[in-house]
Amino acid sequence: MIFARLRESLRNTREKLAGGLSRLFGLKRELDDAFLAELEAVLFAGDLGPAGRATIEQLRAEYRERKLKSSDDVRARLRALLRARLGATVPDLRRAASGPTVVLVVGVNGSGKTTSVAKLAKHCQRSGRTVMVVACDTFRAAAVEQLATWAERLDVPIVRKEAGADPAAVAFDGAEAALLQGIDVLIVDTAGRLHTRDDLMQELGKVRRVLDKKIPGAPHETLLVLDATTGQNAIRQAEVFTQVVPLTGVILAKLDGTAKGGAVVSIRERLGIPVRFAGVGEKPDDFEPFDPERFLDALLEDGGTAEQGDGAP
Ligand SMILES: Nc1nc2c(ncn2[C@@H]2O[C@H](COP(=O)(O)OP(=O)(O)OP(=O)(O)O)[C@@H](O)[C@H]2O)c(=O)[nH]1
Ligand SMILES: [Mg+2]
Repeated sequence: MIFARLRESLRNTREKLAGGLSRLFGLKRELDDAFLAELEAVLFAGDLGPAGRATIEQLRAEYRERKLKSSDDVRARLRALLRARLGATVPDLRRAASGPTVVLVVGVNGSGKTTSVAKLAKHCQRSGRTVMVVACDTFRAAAVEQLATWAERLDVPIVRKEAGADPAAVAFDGAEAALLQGIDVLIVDTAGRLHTRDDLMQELGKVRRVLDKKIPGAPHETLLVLDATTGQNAIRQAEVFTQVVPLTGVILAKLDGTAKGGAVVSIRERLGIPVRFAGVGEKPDDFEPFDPERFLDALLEDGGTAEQGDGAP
């Protein structure tokens, strides 16, 4: 049923992409330049961006070399090329060899960080791990309250200080509390400020150092939350962050309600960082580990009867 949520959230993208693909492939047309040009337009409509262009170039080259002879050949090859661009499947959150696993969540304003912290907490709880959250976004009082509300609903402890407190000091308290209480996973929420990049760099750098000092090796995961509705623009945001902190993965939030799901392929490829989780709604359960195979199934397979069943094993 988890897969059904992903399918559902990719509905808009699929209508553009898979709808276009089935029209094109369904006609059983002869493979020629015009066919490939139409395929290019379909990939463009699905916001595949640079990855789509590169994929089409590859298909054109293989067509010229007579490696692709029919539209069915193209269909299979298209999927294989996109699959290769999405990289290996990364298993769940890395775990610290001993002591708490620390997950630092970063991203620009409003990308979905705090909601993703709640979703990650729920995800970890489901596998029986104890969780604690830390409110390092001390920039606004409302940000601390928002995380506190989630913590209460999910019944996880929260470490917080007053608004305006030094985020690194909150991170220190969080790490200490997690150690003392033997918490499995410590999830750190941060403020999103792109416009003051230097401050952001210093602040995140300091938070990282404090965590590492208290819990050697921490943070074990630094996850960048990207708003999927920004499509290709998310790449630009991510590039800025990769210069600020070493990232271990991307959480793609708001995949529901965007027709730009195809951008995932370019995001993955351009950043060289795996997409680890997808946010598919506003509730803590609206979250799932990102699986490239399932993503491609949901993206490329035409709706129709598959819309009802989830096709998952
Ligand atoms: N539909 C949908 N909405 C989401 C998703 N994730 C977050 N949101 C919504 O996006 C808005 C911003 O989410 P937050 O989690 O507060 O974002 P943030 O990055 O913490 O924001 P700041 O702390 O202000 O930088 C909220 O209204 C969330 O409910 C998602 O996967 N799907
Ligand atoms: Mg927030």
